[in-house]
Amino acid sequence: MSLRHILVAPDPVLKATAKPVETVDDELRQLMDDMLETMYEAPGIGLAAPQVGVSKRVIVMDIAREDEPKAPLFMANPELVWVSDEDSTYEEGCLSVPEHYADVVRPAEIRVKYLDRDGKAQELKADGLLATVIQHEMDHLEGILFIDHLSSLKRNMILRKLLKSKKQVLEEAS
Ligand code: GNR
Ligand code: NI
Repeated sequence: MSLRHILVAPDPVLKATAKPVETVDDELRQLMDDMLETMYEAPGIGLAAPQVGVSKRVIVMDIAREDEPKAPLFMANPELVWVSDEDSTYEEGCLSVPEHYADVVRPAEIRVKYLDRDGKAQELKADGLLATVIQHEMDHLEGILFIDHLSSLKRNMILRKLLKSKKQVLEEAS
């Protein structure tokens, strides 16, 4: 396993639509394992492949608390097969939008079908934080960030700040 670099917005890979996985082979499992390690190290509770610069439909999650056993979830080609009419609001953050947090409204409950780490088809019903995180990660596969759910005023304010700090890092390095 190895750590991968997490892209920060604005970045074209974060805006792209990710490509479906054809087969879950050892190379893809390597990507999944690297993503999980990178997510734990960040630390975060979810990570999508585009965030490590790989435009493939792969996401990993673990919402277990520190005092609980690890509970990693690996999904390739996730698809929502059902969403509840009821919505819920969570304060979201994103490793690709560091230091910014905002309330996002999404369906409260979902059913998602996907291929697991062994390439086996699975279906999972989720609610609460897990439902939110799965939808946040699936958004990444469409090139959508949580800030795209905010008003353009809030979104542009955050993007300007991220761009400014990127330029500052470049300046300091030169
Ligand atoms: O670590 C993360 N926490 C989080 C909190 C609320 C809603 C979504 C998330 S996902 C985020 C990690 C991340 O950026 N995944 O793409
Ligand atoms: Ni994110």
